[in-house]
Parts: sequence; C-alpha cells; structure tokens
Amino acid sequence: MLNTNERLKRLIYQTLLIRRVEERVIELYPSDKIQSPVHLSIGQEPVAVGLCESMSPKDVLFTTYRGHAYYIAKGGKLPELMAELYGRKGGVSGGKAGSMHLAAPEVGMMGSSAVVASTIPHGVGAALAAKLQGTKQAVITIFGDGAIEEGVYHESMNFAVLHKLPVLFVCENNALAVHTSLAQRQAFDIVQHAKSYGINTTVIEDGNDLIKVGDIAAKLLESLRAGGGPEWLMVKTYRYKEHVGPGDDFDAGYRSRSDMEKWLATDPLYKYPEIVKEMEADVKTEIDRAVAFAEASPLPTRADLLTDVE
Ligand SMILES: Cc1ncc(C[n+]2csc(CCOP(=O)(O)OP(=O)(O)O)c2C)c(N)n1
Ligand SMILES: [Mg+2]
Repeated sequence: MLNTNERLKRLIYQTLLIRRVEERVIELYPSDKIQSPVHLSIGQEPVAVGLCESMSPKDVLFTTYRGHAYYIAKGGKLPELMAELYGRKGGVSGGKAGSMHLAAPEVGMMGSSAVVASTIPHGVGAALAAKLQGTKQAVITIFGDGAIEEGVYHESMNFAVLHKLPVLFVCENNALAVHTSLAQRQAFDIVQHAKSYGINTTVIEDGNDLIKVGDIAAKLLESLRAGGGPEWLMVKTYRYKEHVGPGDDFDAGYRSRSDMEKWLATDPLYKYPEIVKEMEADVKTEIDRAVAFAEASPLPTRADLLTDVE
C-alpha cells in the first residue's frame, strides 16, 4: 500500500507526463511532422489519471477523440503513441489511425473515435460480454457533455440498466462542445436526466482533485466487479486549448480567459510546483525517447495500405 504522499506523487507524475507530451505535440506541430488533427486534453488530464488509477489491465476503457491522456494513463506505450501521431509504421496502429483512433487492447485501452458518442455502446457491449462470460472485468466508457445530445447515449444507458451491466458511464464535463457552451445547448439538467434511468449518479465538482477522482473511481469500479450494476459519474473539468489543434482560442468569442483561470487555481501541476520540479527531467527523458523512436520509424508503404483494414 502506497502512503498518501507516494500516491499523490505517482498521480502527479502521470499528469505531468501527459501535459508535457501534449506540449511537445504543440511544439512539433508547425513542423508538419504530425499531420493528424489533435484534440488536446491539456487541463483535463487529472480526470484520466484518477479514473485509471485502480483499473487493472484486464479492466477495459473506451474513450473519445480527446484520448491521448487515457491512452497514457491506461498504460499505453509512449513511443508507439508518438509514432502513431507521426503516421509511422511503429505507431500503435501502424501509423494509419492517428490521434483520434487510439487503441492499446493489451492494456485494456480498447479504442477511441472521432464520432461523438460512438464508443458509449462499445463500452456497453464489452460490459455485456464481461457479464455473460463472468470475467469480473469493469468497463469505463468516457464521453463529453456534448455526447449526451446523441440518441445512442440514451439507448446505451437504458440497455445497461436493464441488464445490470458492469459499466461506469463517465461524463467528462468541460461544459463546452466545439464553440458552444453547455448553457446554450441543453434545456435539461444532465444529472437529473441520468437519474431518470434508475442509475446511481455521482458528481465530482473539481476534476483537478486527483485523489478524489481516484478514490471515487476505485469505489465505483469495485461495485461493478461485485455485480452491483452500472454506475454514472460526472467529472467537471476544463480544456485550456482550442477544441482541435495546438492553439488558444480565447478570441473566438465563446469563452473567456477568466473561465480558465478559475481552473488553474486547483490544477495539480501549479498547486505542487516543488514536486513537479523534481520530476521534469525524468519526464523529458521519457518524451525525448518517444520522439526519437517516432522519428526513426519508417513511413507505411503502399503495400501497408490494405493490411489490417478488413
Ligand atoms: C456524431 C457526430 N456529430 C458531430 C460531430 C462534430 N463534433 C466533433 S466534437 C463535437 C463536440 C463534442 O463535445 P463533447 O462531447 O462535450 O466533447 P469535448 O470536445 O468537449 O471533449 C462535435 C459536435 C462528430 N464528430 N460526430
Ligand atoms: Mg465537452
């Protein structure tokens, strides 16, 4: 059992690694070495880190196009992520999937997709399989607040409750969908609405609280494994960067810099500067190695075009 300080440090290391990986992506982007569109999770990393803390490699996770953080937090290999972003053969999917379609099934990171809400039913399907086969696996399916406006979210919730499936629905609520705020899009309360399916709901107001996200996720995952049926969790968080791409967009008119500043106050990477400072060198070494691997990896050839696509 780790003591609290060791645990916090481990969670901060993961958060820092994800942040610095995405900052390296920003640095590299103007070179065009990375041509895949990137939906950065900068600001939202603690949610992924806390949720994955007590998932075993056997437990499976499905997420969205904003998926770098989940790939790393679930244990995916960093060099293979970087090579995938570079479109190289050494990438997780041979360079043919790119940033929005990451998967590392060997560690339970089952997939992500560019199509909003499309991985919610995949999670429910995996939970049905786990229940039928008695594998005691827990499944997490992650989606944004915008995905709640898709019909398949509702079909999936109904099916999971009806069949008491071991799936944790996680709404990663940054209150934004592209350039539109939650208040401009939804006439209903997300949590009250979820409750109408007869599912237990939990809300974490500050997704920057690594320990809280970790503790609550651990408890909910345990309940799934024990056959308690599906659970629903909303974690409030904030993305610092534009919806897609490496830039800031505070001049786009749909949000203000002061909205972000509220979140910076609890951002663990600013809250614990001494711990972060100690870790920077190791994090940089890890990222340098991953970039070197990507740069040395060959591009896919014409013959690779039709492999693994049937
Ligand atoms: C089915 C579908 N409809 C619309 C889009 C265009 N689109 C891409 S991202 C996005 C917003 C989604 O917002 P949210 O689910 O809150 O996720 P976030 O980007 O905030 O992480 C939309 C509408 C899409 N990719 N797929
Ligand atoms: Mg959103």
